[in-house]
Amino acid sequence: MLKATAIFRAGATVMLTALALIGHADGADRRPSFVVILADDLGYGDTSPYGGWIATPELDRMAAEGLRFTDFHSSGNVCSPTRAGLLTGRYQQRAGIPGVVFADAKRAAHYTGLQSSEVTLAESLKDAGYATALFGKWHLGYQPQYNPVHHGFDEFRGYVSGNVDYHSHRDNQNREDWWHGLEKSPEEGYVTHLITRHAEEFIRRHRERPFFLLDAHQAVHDPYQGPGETILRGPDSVADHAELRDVKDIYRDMMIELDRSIGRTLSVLRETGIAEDTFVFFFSDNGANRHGSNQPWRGFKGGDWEGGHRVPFIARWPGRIEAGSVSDALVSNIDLLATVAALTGRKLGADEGPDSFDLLPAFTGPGGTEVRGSLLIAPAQPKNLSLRRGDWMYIGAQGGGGFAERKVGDHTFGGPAAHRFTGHVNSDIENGEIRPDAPEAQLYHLGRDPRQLKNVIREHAGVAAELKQELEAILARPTAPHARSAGY
Ligand SMILES: [Ca+2]
Repeated sequence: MLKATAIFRAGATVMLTALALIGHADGADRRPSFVVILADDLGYGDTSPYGGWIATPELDRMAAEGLRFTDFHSSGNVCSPTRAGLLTGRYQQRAGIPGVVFADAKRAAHYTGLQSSEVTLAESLKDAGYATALFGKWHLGYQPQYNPVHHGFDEFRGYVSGNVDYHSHRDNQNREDWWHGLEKSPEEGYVTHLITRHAEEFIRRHRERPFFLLDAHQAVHDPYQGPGETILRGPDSVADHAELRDVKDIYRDMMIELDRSIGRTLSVLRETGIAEDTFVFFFSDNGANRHGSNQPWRGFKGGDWEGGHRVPFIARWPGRIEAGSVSDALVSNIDLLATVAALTGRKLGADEGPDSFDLLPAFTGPGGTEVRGSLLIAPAQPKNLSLRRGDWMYIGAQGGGGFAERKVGDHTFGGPAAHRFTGHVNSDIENGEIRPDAPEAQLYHLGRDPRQLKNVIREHAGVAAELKQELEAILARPTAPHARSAGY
């Protein structure tokens, strides 16, 4: 399996190189620029290109002009791991970020971060002469040595924690958290608007040269605040508007602002005449919590059931990617590193992006084109590490492996208890509890059972054993000396 995948990867590189050369006959440096627009906690069923409950005309347009994936997965089911996977092209366990970097300084994981020995997507592009910027959320380390400017970003404006008040920019420990590089640099404005404004300025300034822009949006992560709503953290906080308005309505407003932001960014690319030279990716860093929708999938953010990690992913490159196309290839955020390397004609080093596969076959091939044979997915609970291979999904333990708060109103509401409220059905769960006779692990065939109604591990013990073995082999592969096994 591994051999076949490696051969496929080599073949894809040849195709990509051919694609990258198109239109460069005049010798000008018109290597493509890259814009990655990252949403936070946005679910599969939240946006209209995916049949979701919120009308998002700009994303509809982006999907109509590009390629929409139906089987894209965030490599982590919470914020920090996915971002580590995106930037390193490595499973986050190898990159030392298996779990969330917490804001609370009393927790050990507050002091972790992305080590300088990691080669990031931003560093490799910066080395190749690209201008680089991150606007918005970092969440890969609070300490100054982990700052984005030490990881290849020429410019950073935004916050280092997992979330801030959309207006006062204070983290959930009530600390001011808005930076310009290594300095705290307060700015007034709604987070989504600030990110959009800085992105626009950056694009206009760099229209004459290739650039890499990471717009790491906060929407639709909590705190739930629309642009006209009250401050919730800090000295200017007032009564919690969330008590006065339905959170679903606020959530929708936040998504609408994000959609407008995406539209604005794409407009700026058109206005500056570089839309045809710019590859734009849009995706979410994990599934939604109970306020959003992961339909038609089961489960929430943090967990291993599909809703925790199968999220929207749209790619747009006018003239290069067929407009209005759809792919059902299994792909992940960790694949961007190899894709970008191939598009810029850069050969990956032996230990660089070992888990990353370039996506060109899916961009240019027919809908059923395979990019990767398997994918490791990291839930909040390490024991629930999972492996997808083809249609099979193996989960190494019982339950969802994510949030398990039983109170409906809690941010971390989820797990078996949530089934009583969502109406989901699963053969291991009865009355919101794991059945006493449930198997110790889980196996689903997503082709036959996309909603994961029935755990078939007992019927297909051989398949489960193979997937478990492959998962263990992935984890046992050599890791860099700096990699840590504990980050929680
Ligand atoms: Ca997130």
